Amino acid sequence: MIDLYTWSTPNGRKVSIALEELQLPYTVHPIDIGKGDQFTPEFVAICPNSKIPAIVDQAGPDRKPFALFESGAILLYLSYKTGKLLPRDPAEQFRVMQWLMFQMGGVGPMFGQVHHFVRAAKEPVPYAIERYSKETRRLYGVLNTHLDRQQYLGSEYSIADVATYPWVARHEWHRVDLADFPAVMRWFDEIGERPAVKAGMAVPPVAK
Ligand SMILES: N[C@@H](CCC(=O)N[C@@H](CS)C(=O)NCC(=O)O)C(=O)O
Repeated sequence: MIDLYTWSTPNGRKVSIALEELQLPYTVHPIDIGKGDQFTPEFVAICPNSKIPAIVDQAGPDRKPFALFESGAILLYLSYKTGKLLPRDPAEQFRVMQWLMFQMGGVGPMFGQVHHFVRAAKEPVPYAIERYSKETRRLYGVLNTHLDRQQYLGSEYSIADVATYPWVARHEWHRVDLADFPAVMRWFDEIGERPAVKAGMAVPPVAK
């Protein structure tokens, strides 16, 4: 059994989608980051960075409880644990990791900055909105060119797609019309039909 510490955000939903895809039993522990649950000593003991998601695999390596934070590391751990959502071929594995890192270092941070400056900033900061929106559109262009050539980010459906989907699902928040990026829209619509993706996107069952 895996304990999942999460909230209704793209980073949290990457892990719930993966757990659903892998059909691993898990218990959801909602961490309300709006109320500051991420700073409690109990949560900090699991995630010293005070951010969701985090997991504790009660049957970790050596059959001992194993705590892990950072969504990219968690996705890789779950793939290694099950041998799924990652191609077997070493070169193809690294291509998946390349797109996973692209999500972790580009898509997540840049889209997230647009969300912050458009929806949460205490005062309008046009320079920041312009800077992060421009970079967000550039990243969509990179995704679109790639997905125009192949069905998924890697050679098969993988943790790279799982990591990127919940961020693209917030396209209205970062003011991107998917019609401008037709290959991304095709990929997004296809993945969104997967039952595990629908289930993972509904975790935890709270307001968006
Ligand atoms: N690189 C981290 C980012 C995690 C992250 O930014 N989590 C956000 C929610 S999506 C959070 O917990 N924010 C609470 C805070 O910053 O206090 C990961 O991918 O796991």
